[in-house]
Amino acid sequence: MFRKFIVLAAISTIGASAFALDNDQVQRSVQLKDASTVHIFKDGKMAMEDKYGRAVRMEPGHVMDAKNGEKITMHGDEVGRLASILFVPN
Ligand SMILES: [Cu+2]
Repeated sequence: MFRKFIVLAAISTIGASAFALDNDQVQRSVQLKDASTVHIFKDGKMAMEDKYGRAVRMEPGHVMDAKNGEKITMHGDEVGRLASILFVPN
């Protein structure tokens, strides 16, 4: 019973991180059509999170399709910065 609760809590945490990052370095997080997320930092640089919640690389200059139809051009590739945020509990 208790074990089941732990597993559910872990799943819901992962699910939440794929949509929004509650971190004061990130200004905006946008979901893309391919189910990944681009996080835009306050300095305008960006980092990619794949659909499994992992920080992944993307070439700067790559144009991304947001779910809302917006086109976003990749600025920077802040993989290390995002990874340090993704694995720190809020
Ligand atoms: Cu990107």
